[in-house]
Amino acid sequence: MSKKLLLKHAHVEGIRTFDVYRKHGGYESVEKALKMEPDAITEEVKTSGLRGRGGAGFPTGLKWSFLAKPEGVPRYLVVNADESEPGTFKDRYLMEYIPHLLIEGMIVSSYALGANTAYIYIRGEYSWIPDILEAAIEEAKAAGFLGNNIQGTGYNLEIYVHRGAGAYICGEETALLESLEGKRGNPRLKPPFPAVKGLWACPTVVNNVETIAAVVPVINLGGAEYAKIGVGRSTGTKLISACGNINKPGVYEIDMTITVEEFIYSDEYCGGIPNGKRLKACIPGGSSVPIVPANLLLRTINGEPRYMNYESLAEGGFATGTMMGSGGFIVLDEDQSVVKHTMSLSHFYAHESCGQCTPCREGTPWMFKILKKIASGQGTRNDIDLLWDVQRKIEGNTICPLGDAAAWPVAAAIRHFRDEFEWYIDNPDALTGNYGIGNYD
Ligand code: L3W
Ligand code: SF4
Repeated sequence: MSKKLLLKHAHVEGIRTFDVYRKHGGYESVEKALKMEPDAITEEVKTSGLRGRGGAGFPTGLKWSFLAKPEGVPRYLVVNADESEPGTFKDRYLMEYIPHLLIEGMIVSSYALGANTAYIYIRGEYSWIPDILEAAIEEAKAAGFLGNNIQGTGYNLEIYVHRGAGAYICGEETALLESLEGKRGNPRLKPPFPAVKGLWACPTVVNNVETIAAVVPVINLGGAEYAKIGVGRSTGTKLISACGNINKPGVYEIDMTITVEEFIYSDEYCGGIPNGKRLKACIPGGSSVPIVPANLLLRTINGEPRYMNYESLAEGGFATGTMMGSGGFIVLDEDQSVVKHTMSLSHFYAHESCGQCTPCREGTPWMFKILKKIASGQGTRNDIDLLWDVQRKIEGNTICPLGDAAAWPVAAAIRHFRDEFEWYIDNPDALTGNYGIGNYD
């Protein structure tokens, strides 16, 4: 049984309210943190080994230590709740069921960073969640944990919830900051990183919802104890949103020591694949990470079991491995078409490209066009090579990671499932019924 640090009380009746949350140990990390020097909190976060839970896995304490601190210039904490990665819905769960955990983590983090204003940027489609968060903020304020002179310490903090308008690109941290400033969400060139020049050109830390929530157990347990949970550089627990062909879709908290096989087949987690079907492939970290076939998902190329953590999932690089990403675990059974699945993802990325960089603006719809041609039985063998060529020219040549995110799934699909692409090309007459490609414009 995995240790639960974030979701331990998620199903306690009334846990959304301040009183019940407080009865279960809520806001104790704030009381502890306010007695510490801000830099000592950053040190605890560094010691904990906590890594960003939004997809990149960047060490959180290190990011905080990069925060510029010029005299007289405000600093900001911005929580990235623009959870739009296909297959990823763990932050929604956390905010919906246990909103005070995020607010508590934000107070501790803001105090550590010396921020007096913090924002939650939430995707517009999560239309019912801002009310839940705002109610939690009001309750925390009434109890003296937010606003002026928090718990009599002289520390002030206001938290604002900002609703996005439904663009995936606004989850990229600099596009998010542009959008928060009231502009079109176009990613900025980095450097400068937000830690130096972020919101309104002021030093800003942007962290994912789950990352900030995890600061609570880091402070409660102490960084060293937190670091003992998990394995290697994958410390603490990780929320995984599991979906696709599994018996028990949902959000699970794992301690990153379990194998992928256990995660898929054990009743504690996904509960296996429905109707006795075989596992075909999986995208374990949200739509942007490479798809892997069943054999390479369950075992590394060396025959070792594959574990649900950053290092093990990435072992072998993109040739035989994949990435932990944001933990959006999408399972495909033997009946699923990787070609159609990849086409559908390409449609998504082409639609969500902001259009600033030529390789992404032109390349993403081009990849979709080729994939649609192949999926509808009109492709040629040359189209597979062309598709490979187009994705190669996008990767690494764009301002933000959306270009890479669009290229990697296509590359991995061709790398591991070339025979399926060829089948679509060689068997156009078989493409009826389930093999129809649906409506895409
Ligand atoms: C200061 C430096 N800060 C790096 C900071 C940087 C950022 C963080 C990670 O993309 C990935 C993407 C998606 N001084 C710094 C520094 N930083 N060097 O560290 O940076 P980076 O560039 O590695 O990644 P990113 O731009 O944050 C995130 C992938 O995640 N992804 C997408 C997930 C989407 C969701 C969602 O919808 N919620 O999670 C999934 O795999 O493709 O590669 O803060 O500023 N020298
Ligand atoms: Fe916009 Fe795509 Fe360039 Fe990112 S890679 S800045 S989404 S055009």
